[in-house]
Amino acid sequence: MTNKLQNDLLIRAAFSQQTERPPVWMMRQAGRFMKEYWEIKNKYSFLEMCKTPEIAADVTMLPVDLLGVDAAILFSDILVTPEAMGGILSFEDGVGPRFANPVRDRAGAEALQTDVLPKLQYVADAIKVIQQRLQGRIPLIGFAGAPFTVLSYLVEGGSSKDFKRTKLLLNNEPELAHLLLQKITDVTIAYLNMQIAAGVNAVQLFDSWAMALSWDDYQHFAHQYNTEIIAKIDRKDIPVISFCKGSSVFAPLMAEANPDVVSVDWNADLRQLKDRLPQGVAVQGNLDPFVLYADKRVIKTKITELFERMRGQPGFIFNLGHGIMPDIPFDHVKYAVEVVREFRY
Ligand code: 1CP
Repeated sequence: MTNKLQNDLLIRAAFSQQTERPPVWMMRQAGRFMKEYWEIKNKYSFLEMCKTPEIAADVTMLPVDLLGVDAAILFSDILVTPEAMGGILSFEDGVGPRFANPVRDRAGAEALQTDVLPKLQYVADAIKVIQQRLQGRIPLIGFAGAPFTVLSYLVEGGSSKDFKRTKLLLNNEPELAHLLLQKITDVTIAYLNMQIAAGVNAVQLFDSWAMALSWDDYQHFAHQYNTEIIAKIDRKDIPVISFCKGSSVFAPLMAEANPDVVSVDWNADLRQLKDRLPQGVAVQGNLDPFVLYADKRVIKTKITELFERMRGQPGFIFNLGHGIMPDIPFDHVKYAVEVVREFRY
């Protein structure tokens, strides 16, 4: 698949090969900041969009056609795996994700199923439709949530500001936490391998809320499982990108888990961070997404500063430190992509 890509900048940068400019894509590029997204979203629920391959493909293609990014990312969500395991999931406007049956005890943990690939077949189907549409123009990134982040939604029953119940579980009932994390890990490995078999060209593991953890807890409850997932992915020529909020602190541990790329939040000096990682580990990031609210001249200056810092470094993918916010003006996002595309090392 990969060697047939017309634009393989992302793959080459992920494998720390020289590129003529950094590749660009943005987390949450297929989302609410686009009026074309709303035209679809107004007709279907979010889960209907995820579960209907033609619609998931339509949304995946929006930023490809409208922004000119160097990679597409599958339109789906990290919470489709816990849903398949038995979580009763809904997405309400203005509220975000909700599990009606949060997992808080051993019976709840034991009830979760792990043999769930048949229920996720719609994702494999969507990948095939997207690849037909992409025709090898750019790579398609598949993804999954990392076990700790997925666990937090199952335990809290939705989004959380402080992860109080999750941390209570880790502290008071670590064996139960490990039982849950291992079940999520097993599903995640099978799920990412299903995506690879269906044709994705790269995969990203999202540990969005790892920054809530102490160094020791990150090792016990996140790193160990992320390492197992990365070791058991059928990688072939598929680069693996590891993302977390908190990477400014955890990057050295993230690199130990052996991904091809560490995706970095905006707190870190990307060059200094990269210099501390082992040779051959690429970095992705790390513009503060709030910069995209600012005037275009500021957007250009901040991107140029980042590129000057990374000049001469093979193994750099431009992205944001976290996802695009829904109210960022579309033309600012488009402009940022243009600035990257015009840059030459
Ligand atoms: O109402 C709507 O329009 C739905 C909004 C939406 C969208 C567009 C959600 C609900 N998820 C998504 C798509 C999505 N989610 C993608 C698609 C590809 C892309 O364009 O990037 C991806 C990769 C995700 C992954 C995801 N979902 C993460 C990890 C990435 C990150 O931002 O940290 C997380 C944490 C979620 C959970 C989630 N999904 C949606 C919401 C509102 C949330 C909650 C976020 C929170 O708890 O604050």
